[in-house]
Amino acid sequence: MALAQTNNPYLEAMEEDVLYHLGLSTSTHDLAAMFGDIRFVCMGGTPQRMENFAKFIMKEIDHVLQPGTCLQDISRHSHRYAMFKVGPVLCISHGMGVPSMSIVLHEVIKLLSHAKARDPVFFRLGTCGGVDVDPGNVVITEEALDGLLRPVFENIILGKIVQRPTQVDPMVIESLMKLGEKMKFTTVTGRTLCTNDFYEGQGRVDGAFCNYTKEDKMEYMNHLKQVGVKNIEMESTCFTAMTHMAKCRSAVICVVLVNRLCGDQILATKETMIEWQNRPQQLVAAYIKQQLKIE
Ligand code: R2B
Ligand code: URA
Repeated sequence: MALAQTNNPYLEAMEEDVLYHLGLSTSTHDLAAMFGDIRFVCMGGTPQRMENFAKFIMKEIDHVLQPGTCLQDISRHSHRYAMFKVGPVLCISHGMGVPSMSIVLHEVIKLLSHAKARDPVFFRLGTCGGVDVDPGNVVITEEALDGLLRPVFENIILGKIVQRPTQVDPMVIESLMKLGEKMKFTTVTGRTLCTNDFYEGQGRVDGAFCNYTKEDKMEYMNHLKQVGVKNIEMESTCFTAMTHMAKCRSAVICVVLVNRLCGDQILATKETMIEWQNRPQQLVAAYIKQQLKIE
């Protein structure tokens, strides 16, 4: 069983590693005792959603908290991200977009490496726009693509462009798809476009600025459809590339909020949205239960 792999010779020599955005440190916390049993890392955009997921998974896996303790946001002192631990499941918010995702992933990967967690599998449970996929349906990413439709996560490091390949785990996806067949909603697989912006970056015509036409947008959407893109979101390249670098399995599961062939605005009611956002959670909970052999 593999550990989450860091690849940084300087880490070894550091007397203390401060995981600043998580509000943890190797000198103030016994990370192995706190996180050594983590097997599943579930990440989603908002603290609220991840707290809800933590409560949900606690019921699903019949996890009982230690007497006298309650579910707590472990990273509350950082005021950046929220993190909850439910037995072997770590639930963490990642904010919006690649920069926010990359910061938290650096620290989560180091955290799990310090803790010697065995073979953790990472999930992003998110929301997205659908490309000819209707709202409420769930898309599991087969391949994450950047804005130029390349399967890479591109970053600028020391003034140079560095590309890392994106990679999801086919076996995890297959298992999730099988579990999806039993759900009351539809799950599809496909390529995912990851952009650096919600408005112009995703070809919306409802942003503050727009210097292309609706026809240009539709032409682009149809092109995406033709090349097998099923959804658009903002973190998948970074998530799948960084987890791959850490030699960890990962999957991206997003519920569609709007079919981009039909519109740009998110019009669903709050109640509907909450119901939809639970769908990726149900799939991942079913996977975790299957792995833990809980019926
Ligand atoms: C999906 O939803 C967010 C934007 O509304 C972003 O984090 C994403 O990937
Ligand atoms: N998240 C996105 O990034 N795009 C959408 O259209 C909906 C949610």
